Amino acid sequence: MNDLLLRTLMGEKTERRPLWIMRQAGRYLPEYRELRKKNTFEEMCASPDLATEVTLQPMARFPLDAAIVFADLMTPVSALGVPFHFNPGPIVPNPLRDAASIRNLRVPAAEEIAPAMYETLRRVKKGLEGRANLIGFAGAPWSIAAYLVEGKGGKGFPFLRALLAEDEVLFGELLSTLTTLCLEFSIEQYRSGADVIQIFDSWAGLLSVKNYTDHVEPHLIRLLSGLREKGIPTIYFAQGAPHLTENTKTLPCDGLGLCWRSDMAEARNVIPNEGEGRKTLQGNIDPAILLAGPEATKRAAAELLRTVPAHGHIVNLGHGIMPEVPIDSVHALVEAVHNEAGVSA
Ligand code: 1CP
Repeated sequence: MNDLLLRTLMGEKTERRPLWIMRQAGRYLPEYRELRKKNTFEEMCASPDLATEVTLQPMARFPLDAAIVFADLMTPVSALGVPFHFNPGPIVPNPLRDAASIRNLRVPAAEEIAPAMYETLRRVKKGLEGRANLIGFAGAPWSIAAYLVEGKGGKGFPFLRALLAEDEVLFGELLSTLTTLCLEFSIEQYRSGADVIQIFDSWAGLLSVKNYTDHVEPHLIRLLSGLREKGIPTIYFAQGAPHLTENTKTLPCDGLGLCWRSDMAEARNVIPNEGEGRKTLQGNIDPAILLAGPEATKRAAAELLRTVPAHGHIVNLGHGIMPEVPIDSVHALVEAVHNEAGVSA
């Protein structure tokens, strides 16, 4: 039984640091690309057979300490009845920018939000046979709102930021609906076998400290404390957001994922590793370093392990692995983590 990730997340000292990789199931793997030739991304998410296979692909290649269920940030949005497709990222042809479209959204019962994903979790849990922990996930309300309001990814999401400036009340209603959706959806993933829920706030970096504090953080507190009340372990990952550490360090989660811009050792100095409010830190090798090959990856991993205390640290990249990364870089990262001397030794 390997529950290194879960134990590290809950503050235990473990024999070595756990490792998993954001977006570990995906396009850098030839076996993923092979399967993807024959199926669309939507078909792969909707089929528990295919999604289970893809979730387990990186686990067959590398001795990672967690699997993350194959799905997308937009998966629960289908249940809201908002049409979207992928090319390659999410596209919402009719973005939500007026009161009627936002106020008409209804959150269905938890079991109805993403039945195929729940089934995938049950199958992956069996398939893992205790070899690794299983991570379920949801996009944070702000980062789901980003696609719903903008209609597509990238370029700073100006329509999203404009909606917040134009109508704080309406913006708050949208985030509140998405928070309920994420909470119900995450609880059901836990019931379906996820050991941990990671909340991806991929676009948190677009927010000023004031807007995050006033308009986003209260919803995250409701989401994370709702999960904590149910005894569900959580990791919150904020992308591009070192300026928000003063806020994120007090969120009611067990782990905080840092993006590659943050100084992890410095963060460890200001975020407690023991007692009330303690947090495990996750991350944060720059994903671009893996493009530079195994030697550069090995150097970056060694530097991270040298500067960040092992206790309370889950090794990961500081954002998702890129499709162009050579497999040997991933092997180098795994080796570096596995070859480190014992944490409690
Ligand atoms: O064409 C293809 O094969 C699809 C590419 C792809 C993949 C493999 C997309 C479209 N999503 C995914 C899988 C995915 N998405 C996972 C899988 C589990 C894993 O191995 O980690 C996860 C957790 C996500 C979550 C996700 N989707 C996020 C949050 C994480 C992050 O990277 O910040 C975001 C921002 C998305 C949106 C999205 N979906 C797909 C793409 C290419 C993107 C990002 C680019 C964009 O906004 O246009």
